[in-house]
Amino acid sequence: MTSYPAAETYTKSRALAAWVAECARLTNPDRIVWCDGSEAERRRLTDEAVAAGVLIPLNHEKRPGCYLHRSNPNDVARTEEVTFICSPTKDGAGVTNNWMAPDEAYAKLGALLKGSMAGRTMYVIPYVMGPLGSPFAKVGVEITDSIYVVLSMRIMTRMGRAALEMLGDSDHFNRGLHCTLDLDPKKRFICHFPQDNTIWSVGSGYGGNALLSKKCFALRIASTLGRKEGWLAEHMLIVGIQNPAGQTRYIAAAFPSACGKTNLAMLTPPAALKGWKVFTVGDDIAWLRIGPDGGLWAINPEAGYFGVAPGTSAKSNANAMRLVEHDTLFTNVAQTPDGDIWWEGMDSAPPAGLLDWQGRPWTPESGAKAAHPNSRFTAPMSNNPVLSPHANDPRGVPISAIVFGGRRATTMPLVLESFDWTHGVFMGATMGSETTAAAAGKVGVVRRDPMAMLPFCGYNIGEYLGHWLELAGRLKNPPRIFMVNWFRKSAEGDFLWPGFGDNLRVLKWMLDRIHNGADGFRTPVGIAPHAKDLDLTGLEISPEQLRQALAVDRGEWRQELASAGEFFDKIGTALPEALRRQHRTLAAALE
Ligand code: GTP
Ligand code: SPV
Ligand code: MN
Repeated sequence: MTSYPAAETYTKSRALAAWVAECARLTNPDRIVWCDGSEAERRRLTDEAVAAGVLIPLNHEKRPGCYLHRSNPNDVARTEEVTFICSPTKDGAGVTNNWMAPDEAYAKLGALLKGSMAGRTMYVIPYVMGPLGSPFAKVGVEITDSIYVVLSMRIMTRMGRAALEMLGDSDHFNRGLHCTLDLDPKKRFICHFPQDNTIWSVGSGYGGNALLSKKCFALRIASTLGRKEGWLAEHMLIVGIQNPAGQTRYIAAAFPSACGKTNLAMLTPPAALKGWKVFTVGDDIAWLRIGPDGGLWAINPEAGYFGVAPGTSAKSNANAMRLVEHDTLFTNVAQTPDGDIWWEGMDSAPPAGLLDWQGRPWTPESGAKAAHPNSRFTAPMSNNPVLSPHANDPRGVPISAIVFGGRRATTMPLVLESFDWTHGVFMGATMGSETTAAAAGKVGVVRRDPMAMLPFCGYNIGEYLGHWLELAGRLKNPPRIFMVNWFRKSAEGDFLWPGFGDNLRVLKWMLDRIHNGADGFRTPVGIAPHAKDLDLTGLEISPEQLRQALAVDRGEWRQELASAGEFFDKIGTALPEALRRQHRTLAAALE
């Protein structure tokens, strides 16, 4: 009989002690390690990970404190087809989620978990989502057999002793049980039990499948808590924009995976927009609540960024390049002979002697990417040179505008403002986007992705949209809602809009609309800027190119609405009538 450390030495929560014991009985680990989040612990676990070949040390003169991790090639992205919402009824999960009956899921995964940690160490990771001391903050505990998960959670969350202190003797915490198993895709399941505040994840060691704080807790489970408690958990960045007069306003923006959140959250203003500054509050997840002033307030529940590497360069995102200079874990990027990292779109020629993301010698003639398209960096937000002074503010930040956006080669203009809250919710609800490498499956296929939450909403999507609509009634001072598309292409296949830092020009128009009565004109589908309404100082873009980027084409929009209508039909009776009405009104306006 294995003897484990007494839980009482670590926690006053009897529920936590009992749950850890229960998980240990099920998985039968050789050892149990309670993580305290200390620097000594980080060093010890890092050394162990290096010795086990889980982490490869990079060149510490060039990149102090940085390591490379290579995933199993069959485990490089979230796997939506084996992600389940195990609510008591199928209707509770709705048409956009996979559903498994809770008993069946517990039995199926329980069988896989039985004895699964024999010969291994079980890590207990207590963590806080949200700034310490914030009324928004929530405690989770992840149990895992993956040292990579432990070291990642340490960057991504406020992990260790602080979480146990916040929990105290309470039984209120998210229970996340994760086991890597043998990475056989047939034994890969990510199951959520909202009624039990519980997540069981087996068979994957990757990102959103395995770091249970992120998509599993902070979005899928938290969205169900938000519905019950009257707030929103959203797949949104939060960015602060300071104007030359020194006033800072905050925008929250929902874009699907790999569609530009991290980049927008830390953009470098164009040199010609003198005096403008940008500060990151969050890059992936926002928890939004109605504040005492009747406005919408947001926190970033995370403490680090799990960002897409390819395409990140000194030109596209200089702040991200500085973010990853030290104390960063890289996953599935290419490695240079001198122990540095490389990826496509880094804006330097690939050095000779490169190893690809699987550790194989690579040359430009190899005919495949050196870095995996979904390769990532995991870096603490404290590394961010433009971190907002309010990133740790317990009250969060007040949101002036909500932005929805997808990756669309056609149809969707650079920017539109909604007519009102309900129309804004309609814009979010009918948003479409081309699929990306962030999830396993085909890339580049347009799918409906309401509020960029299609893979992350933990309950019936119709009720979720209803929750959004209801919020307006309780908001005295609602943010304005916009939509954007940085990814529209010309007939030749080139991006029409330069994107990245120049996106500030679009955000500036939004803030000017809200605070300075900036001009715009009514189209059937929203309010658009004239070219003259955008601050284009110092930007070289031909009037024709800009016209194409901004254009609202009735033919394309009729198709778009038809597709949105099909999606609404799929949701069926759960869809709020107000959104159907919006659809009818817009369809009529386009005739
Ligand atoms: P997740 O972490 O998966 O949620 O992704 P994300 O939404 O944070 O996307 P990210 O900012 O990492 O960008 C994804 C990809 O889109 C990267 O390759 C970027 O270089 C590219 N990208 C980001 N912003 C822009 C833009 O304004 N224009 C263009 N053309 N590409 C962009
Ligand atoms: C996303 O896919 O939206 C991500 C990466 O942010 S993951 O953590 O894998 O979900
Ligand atoms: Mn994301």
